[in-house]
Amino acid sequence: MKRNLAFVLVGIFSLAVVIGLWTPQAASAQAVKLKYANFPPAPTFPCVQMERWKTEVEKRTAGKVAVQTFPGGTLLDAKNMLDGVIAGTADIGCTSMAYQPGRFIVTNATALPLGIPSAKVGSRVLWDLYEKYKPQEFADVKVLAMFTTAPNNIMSKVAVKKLEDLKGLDLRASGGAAEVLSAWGANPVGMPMPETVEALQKGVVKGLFSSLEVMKDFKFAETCKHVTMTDTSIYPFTVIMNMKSWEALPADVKKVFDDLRVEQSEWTGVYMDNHVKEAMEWSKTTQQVAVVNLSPAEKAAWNAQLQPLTAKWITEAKTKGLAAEQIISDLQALIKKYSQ
Ligand code: DTR
Repeated sequence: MKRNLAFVLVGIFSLAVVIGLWTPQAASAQAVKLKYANFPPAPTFPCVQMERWKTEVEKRTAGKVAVQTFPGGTLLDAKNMLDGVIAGTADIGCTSMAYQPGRFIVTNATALPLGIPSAKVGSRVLWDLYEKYKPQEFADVKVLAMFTTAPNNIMSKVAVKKLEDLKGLDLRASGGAAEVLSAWGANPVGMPMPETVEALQKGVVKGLFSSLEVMKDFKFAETCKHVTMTDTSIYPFTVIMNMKSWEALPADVKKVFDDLRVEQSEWTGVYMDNHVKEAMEWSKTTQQVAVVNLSPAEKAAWNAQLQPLTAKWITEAKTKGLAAEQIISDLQALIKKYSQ
């Protein structure tokens, strides 16, 4: 009797060991593996949000999903991101929509100078705009997040204090931000962010127009000793997933991804807003960067130059059959709603 009990106990113990030792391996062998491509270097904000998403997904799916991240354009670069994800080169990809202005007309309307005050507000506005219009260009992918940068400001090697200082100045910018620079009389030079490092070093550009966290993350503060505060326009980003990879996911995993969409978008906005503050503290205290705040009269003159941009966007969007005026009034209402 005692011997039988011992056998049973040994049996239970062995089973426990087998379950304990083998189940996790078996589970990880079966884990869905997803490749996530990103274009800029690992320390920059699009990749920080990517790592946060990976951590949350792996935690919330209890190991059912393993995400392999590829920062720095090692799997897909910015301009090939959407097509690369549609083709399945990566399961997931993150890109800046400003690099393909004609392809993302609706979502790029957020880059017009409409007064988005922060990345947190911008990210919520962009997400709601996407949800309402579900633009055709996203028909072949699953959208996992949408977020924006903080408002753009001028980082330059020379001081920019008035509109005349901008005349013909070569500054790196893309999409809507480039249109803003043109309206001010500067000379926007389009290129993806990672190429700006070399362009600045070689003197191809004299500065850039972007959110200010890049002063620290790309070390632009080492060459651009001047910042002019304009707080005008943002850059919109999207995170997309290959449709077949999405459809192959189990229902509970799909729910985790869906539940994360707005949360991840807002998390990124908040991270960006805080990181801009940190980066500017660092730039001022360790890199002796000087900040120009425009006088109200000067700022009014700058804003006046931007007046035609939205009307121009409306005219062009209408030729594409879009409900252009409605999109702009929705954007204005959303900015108001999330700014409160
Ligand atoms: N300059 C914009 C947006 C942007 C802002 N910070 C980063 C960091 C890494 C890549 C891009 C950006 C742009 O090029 O899209």
